[in-house]
Amino acid sequence: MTSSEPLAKQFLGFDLSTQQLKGVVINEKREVLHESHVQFDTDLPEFRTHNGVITVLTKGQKPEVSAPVLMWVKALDMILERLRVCGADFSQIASLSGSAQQHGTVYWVNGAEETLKSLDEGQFLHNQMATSFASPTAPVWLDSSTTAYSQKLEESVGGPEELAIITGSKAYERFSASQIAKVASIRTTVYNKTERISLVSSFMCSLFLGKYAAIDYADGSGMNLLDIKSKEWSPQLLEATAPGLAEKLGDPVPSHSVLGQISNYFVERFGFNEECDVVAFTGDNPSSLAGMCLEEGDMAISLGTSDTLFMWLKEQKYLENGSVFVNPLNETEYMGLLCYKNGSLVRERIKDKCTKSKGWEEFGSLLQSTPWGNFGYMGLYFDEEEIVHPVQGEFKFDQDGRRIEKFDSHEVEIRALVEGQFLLKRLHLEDLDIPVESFSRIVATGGASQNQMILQVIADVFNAPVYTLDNKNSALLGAAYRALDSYSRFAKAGRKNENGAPLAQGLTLVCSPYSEALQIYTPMVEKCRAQMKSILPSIGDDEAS
Ligand code: ADP
Ligand code: XUL
Repeated sequence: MTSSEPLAKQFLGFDLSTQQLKGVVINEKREVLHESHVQFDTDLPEFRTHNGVITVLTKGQKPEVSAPVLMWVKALDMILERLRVCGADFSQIASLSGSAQQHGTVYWVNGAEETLKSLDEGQFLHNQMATSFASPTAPVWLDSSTTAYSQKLEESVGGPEELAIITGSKAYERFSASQIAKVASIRTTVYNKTERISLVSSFMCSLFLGKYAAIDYADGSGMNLLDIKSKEWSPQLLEATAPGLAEKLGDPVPSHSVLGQISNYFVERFGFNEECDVVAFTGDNPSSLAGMCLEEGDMAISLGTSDTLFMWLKEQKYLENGSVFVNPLNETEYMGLLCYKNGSLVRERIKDKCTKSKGWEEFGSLLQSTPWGNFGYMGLYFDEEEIVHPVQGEFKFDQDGRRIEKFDSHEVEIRALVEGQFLLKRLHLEDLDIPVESFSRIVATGGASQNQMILQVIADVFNAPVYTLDNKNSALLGAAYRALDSYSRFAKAGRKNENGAPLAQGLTLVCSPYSEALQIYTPMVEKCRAQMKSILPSIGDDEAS
């Protein structure tokens, strides 16, 4: 929506996600004025990424997944140009913030902060930052090559539950502590010449600030290093991770913190106002929570590269296979999250295999042409080793729950995949004592939330109405909302709900569950449980970890 009379103050948000960098400008009424994006694979082909990342396969080892840091820097040069071309006037920006894929770590080389402080406005950022990183690549959330380091971290505090009590999560391979421990252990030269480690969010923020930006509490919760009650790094975990880590991380700050004003580089090169505030950047999931304006009883489903489920938590809760983060909008409360690697990219692969057009429309029509429950056929697809359970492969089952090689038709395969993806999520929620009755609506976001047929399956499997935001990019919007909210924190401007979250913008009801959905899908959850047990026999055993 474009306002015919733009208000004087505008707010800028960025989202550096797995596959692209997005930017948005909003006004004080939270209306979107300008929006643009840079797609890494196609706009920056020289970095040779596939879906935004580089995967290195070594025989006998889990793949290592990383992203080129300079690609992200170059994407920033480009997005500002694109926003300017589509009409953004940066002199009107009062405050900016951002969000980024979580857990990834950037290693700044000794002396890099000096470069940040003395950027030449006549040159591109990426040319000036070319030698600023001790490692040219950043390990990202898709990496799970750090199992040994995760185990050591848990042992250092007495086990997974003990670690989750301190940090909100058991040790996950993709979380920053295990990633940093691996770098410190096998790439010691890189670690030793690193003066600062940023998360992807605080890295992007540092570029705007012209000095190292602090890590915020919410994204910091995705590191297995932050004590989420005291909001300080846990000395025990710092020590168990790598030597001298505290000084490489800097102190964490509340997510709403204004960290300073925009660096002179952007004032001179892009015409920003020198008083433009830079608000701490955060993770994409916390940012989505801010952008979606969740209320009590809402379950959010983000269908980006990863599928994630998240919810506002009043108190810290132990989520065995999930994570608890400090809430980005209220640092005395929390948010819960379950993350699945096998989301959009698996749907994309099956779409390409099962449709003639390789298009989402045909995928949706084929999905719609099959009945709820799919005649009893089910599929569980894990192209990547899944986070919640260590399982990889393609598992197809017939009406009697027997493994089969292939389905009879493309439409049955499509429904088997989509139903399987969401039945598994419902199963995991129920195992965490979060039954479908405990939430009254689902708010969907991310790329695949444009697909009404997928949303209908979600409504049916969870037996709840599904809403979407008019703007599907909730992490991006959340970044702009947080810029606005931090700016107006003391002026009390902006409308809030009782959680302290901004009021929802344009939530639309897209699908409601069919009346018999519960009868059909509740037994299928149990079938899904049995099938998972046949794939991974330890699931469901009392002693299973
Ligand atoms: P991220 O923020 O993780 O980079 P997005 O939220 O932008 O990702 O979502 C990108 C994904 O959305 C793509 O991988 C694509 O598979 C999926 N997607 C885009 N359009 C559709 C659609 N109409 N139906 C289903 N999935 C879609
Ligand atoms: C969350 C997670 C992903 C990334 C990328 O724990 O790993 O959702 O944030 O979006």
